[in-house]
Amino acid sequence: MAISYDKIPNNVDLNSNRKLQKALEAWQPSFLDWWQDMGPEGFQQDDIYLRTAVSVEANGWANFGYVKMPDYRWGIFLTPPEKDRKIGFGDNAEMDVWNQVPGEFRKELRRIIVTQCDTEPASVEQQRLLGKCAPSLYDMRNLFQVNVEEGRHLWAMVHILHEFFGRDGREEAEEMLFRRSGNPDSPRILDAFNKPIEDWLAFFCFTMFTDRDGKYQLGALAESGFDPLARATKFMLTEEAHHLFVGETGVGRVIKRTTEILNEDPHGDVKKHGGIPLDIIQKYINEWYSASLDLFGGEDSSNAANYFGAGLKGRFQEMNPKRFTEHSALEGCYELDWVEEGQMGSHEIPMRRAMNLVLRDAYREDCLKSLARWNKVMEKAGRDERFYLPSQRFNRGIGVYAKQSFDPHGELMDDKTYWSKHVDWLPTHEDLDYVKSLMVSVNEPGKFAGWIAPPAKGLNGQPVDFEYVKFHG
Ligand code: BYC
Ligand code: FE
Ligand code: FE
Repeated sequence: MAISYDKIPNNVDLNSNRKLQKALEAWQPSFLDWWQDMGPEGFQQDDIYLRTAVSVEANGWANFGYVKMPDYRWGIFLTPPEKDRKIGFGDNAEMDVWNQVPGEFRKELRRIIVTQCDTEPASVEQQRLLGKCAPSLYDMRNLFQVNVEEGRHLWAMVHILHEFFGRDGREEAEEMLFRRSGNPDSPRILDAFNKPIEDWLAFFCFTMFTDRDGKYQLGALAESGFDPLARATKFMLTEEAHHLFVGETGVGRVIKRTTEILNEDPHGDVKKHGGIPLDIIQKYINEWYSASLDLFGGEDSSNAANYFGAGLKGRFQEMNPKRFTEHSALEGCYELDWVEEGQMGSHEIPMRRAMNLVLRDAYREDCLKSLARWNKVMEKAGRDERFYLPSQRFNRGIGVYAKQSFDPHGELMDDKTYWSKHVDWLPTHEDLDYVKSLMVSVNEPGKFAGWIAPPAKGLNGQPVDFEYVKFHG
């Protein structure tokens, strides 16, 4: 597919669709205004060593080079269409995929796409102050890489809204630049995208756990029978891998640094040496993992059943025969324990209604792999402590466990005991203040703040002490 480098880089032949081109070119200045207002504060005139998506080829899809963020070439890229692709699952399985919005599912598709789209600018807003206290140029560059790519994901979804949803789509696209993360009057749609991210450990936990929800939701949408959505999300996943890398290795490097301090100081006073104590790291894991579980929606969901039945949203790797051989999900139930009338008891959720849960289980397994790598860091350092993922019942705001008192092992307890102990499980104000107190900007190539270890290697074959950001301000 030919790439066009007009005002808006694209491989969707924007030139041949004047109306769409004009609509997107009209939206572009609003996007840039939003970026100036709500994108990274400061650093807009500096040269950042960034990768830019320039094609959809598996090798060579990205270009690395110095870019000023406002000049970033946010483009619209869909993976090439698969010839004669059929819907893979649900009631419409085996039918041709849709290249236009099927009228009977318009409302559902719009809702899914709007929800997906809204998270992208939200995350940029949440992270906008972090550049000022980056622990190194390497990390600062990674933050901005994630930010510009979330900006591109916004473009990817706005393109679909504009091309396929007419006036409604254009209005939704305007709304994307109007809602604000954490604003009580016009908040972002999903809760985790309204939480403040005020320190770098929170940023790493967010990219580890919340971007990973993105991986699974995008994976489910990449199976969609609405082909433009499947193709857009598939390409978004290419960029997403780096966001997850930033998160996992970021937390891993914090852990590594803490073990160094612990091993140097026989009294193990991590704070005295400006590190982040292991128990605070665990509390951050608990907080961001549980908040991210909420992003999967309710365990028993008629919305999820409808999306699956219609062929709009599948399971993760739905068409991988090692994962699934049966694609109707009309039989079987998901058994789950929850509280009803004060008692824990077993319940059966018909499989289609349990699709959020099925997706979430795949997500949990993926998270556990990262946990195992973090624990390897502990093991290598000769430490006996281990990190864990809390139970899916702990600290939930959505679904059957919402607002109930479960400890991180998933044991139900009375509210009073829960509230007396929750300072041991979730970051306290004191913890947050302490972590914030460590956030100082380190701007010299190859230097790192004292609470985080350097990465094992630099980016794109560059050394760790490469000048990832060149300041002009
Ligand atoms: N917060 O049937 P239910 C990413 C509402 S991340 C607030 O259980 P459903 C990224 C729900 O709206 C990926 N409200 O839920 C990461 C419904 O409300 P109504 C984002 C919530 O619809 C980092 C009610 O509760 N993509 O890309 O099955 C950086 C019952 O809902 C929440 C997507 O999410 C919540 N967490 O599931 C940048 C994919 N959860 O109708 C980017 C698209 C539920 O009763 N979204 N509710 O008023 C979806 O597929 C679904 O909307 C959800 C929710 C899975 C999110
Ligand atoms: Fe994204
Ligand atoms: Fe991401």
